[in-house]
Amino acid sequence: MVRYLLVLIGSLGLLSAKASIVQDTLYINQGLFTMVDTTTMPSYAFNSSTVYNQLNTRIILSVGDTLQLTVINTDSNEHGFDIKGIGGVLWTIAPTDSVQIESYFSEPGVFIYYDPTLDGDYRYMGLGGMIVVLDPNSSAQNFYWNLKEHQPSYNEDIYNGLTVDWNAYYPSYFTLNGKSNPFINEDAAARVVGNVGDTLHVYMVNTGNSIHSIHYHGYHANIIRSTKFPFHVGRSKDTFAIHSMEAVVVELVPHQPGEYPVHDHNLVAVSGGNIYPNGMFLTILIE
Ligand SMILES: [Cu+2]
Repeated sequence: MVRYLLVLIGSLGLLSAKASIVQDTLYINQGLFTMVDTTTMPSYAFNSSTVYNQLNTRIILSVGDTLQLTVINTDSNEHGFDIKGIGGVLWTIAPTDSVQIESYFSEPGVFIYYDPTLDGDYRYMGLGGMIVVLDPNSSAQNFYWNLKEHQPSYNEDIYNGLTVDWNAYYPSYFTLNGKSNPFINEDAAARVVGNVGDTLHVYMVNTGNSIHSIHYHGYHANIIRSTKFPFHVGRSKDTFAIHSMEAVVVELVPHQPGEYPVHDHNLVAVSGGNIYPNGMFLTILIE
């Protein structure tokens, strides 16, 4: 059975010349997440094919685009789909079933799409990605960070149908786009590379359950979007606390060349399996 929903976001006026219909498909896949020390744990992800990949598909749109999204559940368990901040797109999806969602995006922004099933436990298991709506008139270079932490025993328990105690949560692996240091710098969508004077936009979303406070060394950046604290827009800072299921977008115009660290300011989050610095750590490279 295919269900269909039309959602209009904002006004229909002022269609951009680049406005188009974007068709995409997300497959809910179960697979093994491989951590930085090569240990694995059961996980899920939204992918662009039936092959599990621990990086959730990133959906990049332009203002004025209409997204026609098909979500297919390849798992043997019921899942769901929702986009935080957009009403009316919540669905449950039976095993092997699919849903279709159509949304029009009239303004630039960043959204988290996710599986809300089991009070968010499936989102914790990996089912959370980002939808970015870009301003087609902006010349900024864009970078995309999906922040997440993991406690492997919780993945095992949820996978086996057990309940977990979030008050006793003590994550031991920390990833950005599914990777940990030293591999984050190999992700061209994540690693901030540019020149002095460039306009660089970093889209940071937190699909985990912990707060991640991201510290930029060497530079301050301006908050240009915050889903939880919109009144923070305009502040110039070097550390940005990103709460669970929230997003912060910063604009960085480098004033000096160099290679500088960026990391989660909670130093536990810079470790992976108790090894430092195998966690949420990468570098900015400015020429
Ligand atoms: Cu620091």
